[in-house]
Amino acid sequence: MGKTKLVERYLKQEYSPALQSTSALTRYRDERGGRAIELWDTPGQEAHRHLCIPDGQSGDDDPNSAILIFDATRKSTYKSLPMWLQLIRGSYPEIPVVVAANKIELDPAKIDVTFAFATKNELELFPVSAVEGIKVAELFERAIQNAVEHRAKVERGR
Ligand SMILES: Nc1nc2c(ncn2[C@@H]2O[C@H](COP(=O)(O)OP(=O)(O)OP(=O)(O)O)[C@@H](O)[C@H]2O)c(=O)[nH]1
Ligand SMILES: [Mg+2]
Repeated sequence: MGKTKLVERYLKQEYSPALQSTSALTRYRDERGGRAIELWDTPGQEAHRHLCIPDGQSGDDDPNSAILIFDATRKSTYKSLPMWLQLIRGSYPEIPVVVAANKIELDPAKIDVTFAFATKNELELFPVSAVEGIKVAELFERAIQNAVEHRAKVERGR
């Protein structure tokens, strides 16, 4: 799908074709705009899905924002989006979610497609490419901005 490749593109401004499937939740710490951020790269295989989303019991360690990624050239990955959204909402009903259609350079006509899943769930949609670096910064910047706003809301409510 390109979750790991998108994270690498965003954090290191690079794309390497080496293929290695993620088998456990991997956390990347960095800094953006003077702010500490942590990106969680999850395994995408269904068999590992119990490992993908932390259980919502850990308090301060909770995620503040999520990106759902699918492969714009593989319909099956699009069809799984409701399942992944449900999984996120099950643990974190309130966090902002955005959707990314990856590998868009392979099918540029899809840049203008309004995918029904995004519209129906009122989620912002980003056509992206880890290979070409298309809209990757915009995607992560929006997700980080969403996280900042969500976190502020949570802290106000404490
Ligand atoms: N054409 C194209 N291929 C991509 C792009 N991003 C990723 N890929 C391909 O997709 C493969 C899988 O990418 P990963 O980033 O490992 O996918 P993942 O979602 O992390 O997969 P898991 O860790 O198994 O869940 C890569 O080896 C690339 O060949 C992209 O933007 N365009
Ligand atoms: Mg991966």
